[in-house]
Amino acid sequence: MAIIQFPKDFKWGAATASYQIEGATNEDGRGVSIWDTFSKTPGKVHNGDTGDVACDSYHRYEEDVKLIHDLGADVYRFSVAWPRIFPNGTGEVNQKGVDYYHKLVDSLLEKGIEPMCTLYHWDLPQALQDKGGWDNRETIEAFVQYADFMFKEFDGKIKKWITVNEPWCSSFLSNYIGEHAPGNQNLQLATDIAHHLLVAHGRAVKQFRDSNIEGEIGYAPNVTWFEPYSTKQQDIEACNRGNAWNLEWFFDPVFKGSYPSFMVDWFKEKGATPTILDGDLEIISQPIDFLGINYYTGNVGRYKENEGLFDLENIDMGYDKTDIDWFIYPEGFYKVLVKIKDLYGNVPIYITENGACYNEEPENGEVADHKRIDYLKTHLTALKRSMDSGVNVKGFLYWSLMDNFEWALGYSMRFGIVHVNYETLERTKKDSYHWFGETIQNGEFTL
Ligand code: GCO
Repeated sequence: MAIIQFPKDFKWGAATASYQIEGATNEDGRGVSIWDTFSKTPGKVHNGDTGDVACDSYHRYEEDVKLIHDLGADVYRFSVAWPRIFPNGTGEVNQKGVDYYHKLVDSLLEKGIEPMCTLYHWDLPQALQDKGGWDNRETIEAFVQYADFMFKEFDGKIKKWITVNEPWCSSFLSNYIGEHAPGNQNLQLATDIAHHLLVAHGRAVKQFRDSNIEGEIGYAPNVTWFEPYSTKQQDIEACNRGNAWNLEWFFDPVFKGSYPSFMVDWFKEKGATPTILDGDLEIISQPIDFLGINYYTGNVGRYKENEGLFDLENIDMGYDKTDIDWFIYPEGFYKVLVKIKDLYGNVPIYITENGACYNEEPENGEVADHKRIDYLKTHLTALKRSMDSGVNVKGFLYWSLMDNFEWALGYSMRFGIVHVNYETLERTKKDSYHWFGETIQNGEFTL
């Protein structure tokens, strides 16, 4: 038996994103987003699911805030649907959309829960996509206007801001692999979009500083970990590339003001080079106040010629997988955090997402999701180990507060510590909710 103990001032919470939980996509003047379009395109999302109703949190936010409160959370991370604020991406503000977020934020503050707001969690206004989306630098200007509006409107209420969530997903997964909206498959396009997302991030940070907004700002890239199968140089290098696609590619520009040259060379051979304008890297490398880290999975990797973009194959070592088929690899969580510290210094980190997909259903009003508790235990243990090694982690937010629209997988994959019945919209606290609540209360748990 071991007790895993966190510092007294450690912040605990849970996370969600607008398109995944809100529903009410046609209400109160919200504009269309690329996820509305994508989810309504046949064949793109499992079962033809859409976010039209989702968890209906737009109407049930008070119930959801109560769930966060009952959990004992310090922080709630949510995202704002850009098309609720600017239905056409730019131009006229939609007051009803603004009002919704005031109501949400006020009810969090009333209960002593700190709001952490993500500005871009993938629901780009379709009107901007129609003009090229993130490939068009006008979208960066639109994002800065939207961010600036939000900063000023919520100054003093929201004190933790995240510019962009998982830019790897909204660039490469969405525009090279093509699995997410808008569903393109073009490496050059994806590389430019990745760059534009980073410029948008930097521009928003600069706007935040120039306007003297109270609070802290950062971004939330997703990372993974490939552990080399052997000590062969080829295996090590292949894993370095696999890791760097998420890590160095999206961190070096922010922390060092440059792209990692070994990756630039590799991409060049594959026919892609980011289109960088004068001043971009300076903008991107604005100092940030904290780093959000999203980590779910890792694995062992090995060199294999012509396998994927990086000559890297995933080896099945027999590690358990969650229901979404992702290997459970807490060791990777530890290693990637230590690597971040080694590469980029001791920036304060919030784990803005970590969680497990298990699809248990309620029985007699209870959801016995013990595998999720095990996942949490092993990942929190790895996290604590990284803190003991000097990684500056300030808080942990579980993904997700509740089951929700899991993007291309629709409602088939459940990450919540609260179960959502998609017919009745009833919420049921899972066993993991109770376990996590106790851990928050005690600031520790027993292994
Ligand atoms: C994100 C994530 C979430 C997912 C979660 C499980 O980018 O923040 O994609 O939105 O639901 O990562 O896949």
